[in-house]
Amino acid sequence: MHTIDHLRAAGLSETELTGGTLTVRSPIDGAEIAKVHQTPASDMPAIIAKSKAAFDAWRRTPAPQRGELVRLFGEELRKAKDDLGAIVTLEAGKITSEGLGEVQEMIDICDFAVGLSRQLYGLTIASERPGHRMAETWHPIGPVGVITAFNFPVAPWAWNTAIALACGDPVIWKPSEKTPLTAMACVRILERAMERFGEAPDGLIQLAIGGPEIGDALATSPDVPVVSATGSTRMGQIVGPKVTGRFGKPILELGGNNAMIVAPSADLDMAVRAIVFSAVGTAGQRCTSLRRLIVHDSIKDDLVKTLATAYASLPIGDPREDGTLVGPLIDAGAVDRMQEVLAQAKSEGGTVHGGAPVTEGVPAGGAYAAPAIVEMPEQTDTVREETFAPILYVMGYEDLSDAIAMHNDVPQGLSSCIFTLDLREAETFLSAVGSDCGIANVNIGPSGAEIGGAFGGEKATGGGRESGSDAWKGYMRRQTSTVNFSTELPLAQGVKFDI
Ligand code: UN1
Repeated sequence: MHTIDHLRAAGLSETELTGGTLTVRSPIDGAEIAKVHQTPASDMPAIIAKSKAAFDAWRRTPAPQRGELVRLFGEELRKAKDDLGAIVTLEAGKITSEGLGEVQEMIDICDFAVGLSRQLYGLTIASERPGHRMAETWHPIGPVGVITAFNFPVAPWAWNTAIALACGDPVIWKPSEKTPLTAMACVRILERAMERFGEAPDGLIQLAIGGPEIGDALATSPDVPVVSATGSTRMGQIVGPKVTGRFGKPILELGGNNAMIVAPSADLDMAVRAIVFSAVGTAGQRCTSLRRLIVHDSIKDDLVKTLATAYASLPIGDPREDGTLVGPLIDAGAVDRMQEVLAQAKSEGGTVHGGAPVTEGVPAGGAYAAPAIVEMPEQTDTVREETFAPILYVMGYEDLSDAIAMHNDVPQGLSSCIFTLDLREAETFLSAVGSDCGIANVNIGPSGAEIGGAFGGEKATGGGRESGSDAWKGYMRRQTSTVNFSTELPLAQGVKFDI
């Protein structure tokens, strides 16, 4: 099928794909795919007001019925999986399997949210007063602003949206300006579910395509109680304080600088496979991508040699073709930035293997680069920064405690892992004195998390949690209530106040 067929199958019309002011290009070959309409920032007050009105209706809909809409959304996504996956590939440059995997992640979170819609459990709490009952109840909170990044153009939106809808909240979505078509297709798919559902209020899901001014409108509006933003630490530093400054709740999922410690007892065959997938998969453009390898001195040289051999035979090219493992970076600027950072690492004593731009055997006009391995004498400033490209820094260690110290000595705290068969080492890594990240794995790479866990991390990663576990609580307001069913009016803490 051709590009245009996938866009049509997803329900996008000719008028939507032409005549706008935002040019959409594919990283595969740099070709223009569409010119889409942008949302003027002046429309944002009306969009937010519409969302507020939708909230008034949606919060009255019982949660299991809200879950029914999410169930239908999951069904529609199953039908649309191939087309939407192809649009992810086209717009973000992911290989076919990863594009489809991202859509599967949407389907999975829908299933999770359907179950959640019959739970949303609160607590009963023992009251110190006779004839009193205390409880904690979770209520819908209001419009949720969702800001997403180009590298995962659909799954993080779905984590937020499936959960927000089950929790009783409408959503206003600002996708990356680099991936508006996937966003338009997603909304179309959800609209099909809404049509089948029949009673979804107008404005339950709204899309606002545009630049920082759209994000700013969401971040500053007191009518958007929750703003969930996925992207760079720099973006989070702008959005986060604006939301907290008006006492809104930000859910921030920002940069990562994810590492793997490889211990002497590691199963190296497995480690190599995990390293290659997590460092070069998605062309190193996941927030969970492996960026630092901290290897025991006794095995470091051998491991680098094995990795360099594996890297040399990686199929780089058109992500739509069977067998390709490394597709393009998002644009030529990303390739340039990768070259600058590699030069910087070299000037800090790094030895670079690979990393050059690739123009042979790949579609002309695309942004391709060979993944790089960089042996570093120590963890320098360049290593401590997140570069959104397939660069893997390798450092050595002697004692596990030094490896953990180096592991944690970066600003970010998203994902992490250790490869070891030694129980003491594995448990130490997962303990209070181990990895300081939101995600810590043993004998698994740092990327490719399942939706069932809470997703996010500490420090410059922003502290937010999305997706599974109890992340839903971020999309609701908590109410503590005490009911007195006695004939007395005792005060808490034994206070006397007789009138
Ligand atoms: C991201 O890169 O923003 O764990 C999300 C993973 C995916 C999600 C990545 N499930 O790599």
